[in-house]
Amino acid sequence: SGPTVAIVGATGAVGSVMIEIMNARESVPWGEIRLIASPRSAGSTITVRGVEHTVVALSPEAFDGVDIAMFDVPDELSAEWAPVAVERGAIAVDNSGAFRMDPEVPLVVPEVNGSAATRRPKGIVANPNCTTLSMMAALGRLHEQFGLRELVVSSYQAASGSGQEGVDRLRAELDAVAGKQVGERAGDVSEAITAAGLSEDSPFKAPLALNVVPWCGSRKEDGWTSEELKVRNESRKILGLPDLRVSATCVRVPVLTTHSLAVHAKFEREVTVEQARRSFEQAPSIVLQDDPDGPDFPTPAGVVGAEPTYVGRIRQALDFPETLDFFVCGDNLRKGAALNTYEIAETLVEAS
Ligand code: 2RA
Repeated sequence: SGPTVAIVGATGAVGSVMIEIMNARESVPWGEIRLIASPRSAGSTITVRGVEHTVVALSPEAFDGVDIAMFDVPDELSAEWAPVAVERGAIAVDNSGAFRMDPEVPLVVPEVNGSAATRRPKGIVANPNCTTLSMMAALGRLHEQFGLRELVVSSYQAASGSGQEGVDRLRAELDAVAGKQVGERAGDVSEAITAAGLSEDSPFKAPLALNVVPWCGSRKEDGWTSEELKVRNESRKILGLPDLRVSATCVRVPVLTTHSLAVHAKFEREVTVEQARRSFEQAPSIVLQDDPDGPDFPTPAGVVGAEPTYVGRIRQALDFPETLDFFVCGDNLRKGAALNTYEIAETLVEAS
């Protein structure tokens, strides 16, 4: 029978989407599917592809016999346990930030640099951050044909990028402002949130309901956030362009799931809107939704739950030669996390 795959963090937000993805697949190459989670969740049962599985506790022995271990857990758990899985004979596909910039760990988006997964001296393959991933299918495609030179990006990131805590907070804030005459005076949204008894300890640095928050991730040097540096560093690594000029501003918006990005990309060669459209139309993992006459374009509310990346609003930048502007939306829990991790695992099976 086929290889044994493990989902580490099977009961978490991304692990649960991973199971949905597996359930939706017409066929899977796996012999055994093993679900691994914290000792707290061990013993619970989850049905995968019609078969009830008992969740086992994370331990070195849990990896015995595993060929591919997909990790959907926080950075510190991946840092500790991915090497353990490798020691026990598995390839670790890691969705955390623990290994992404390690030069001995490939950072893979299968349709862009899938072959990089075969060179993995540490036995670990990393999955990019969801913000980078949301634009990578589109950018990889254009880079292959027109040669990417510069990238200026603004993100519109969903609350679920901050985990279940982010989702719960946004829902609670929306309840707190619903039906109220707020958003008309500075500070009244905050007051409504406080009056509803919500804690000041929010995953967001400002109210997210009826607002946008230009801060995602943690503080880094010179005013940048971790999220903005990830967009720069990971784009360079995935595309194999170590000197790519990148500038990003990452913004949290009151959307539950699906990240969007406004992309301004400059290429070596001239690229027309028609050429870009044709290129996107031929890409299996991209849906072109771009009709200025409709008008028709992607939005997070229309894309959430979908596997492909949606691209629209493609324009030739009026004052910048060889430059396109476009808008992408991608479900941050699917292509942005669970789906790409799963596709890496599928790529590894195909290559074996
Ligand atoms: C966020 N990209 O949206 C992060 C999650 N990894 O906050």
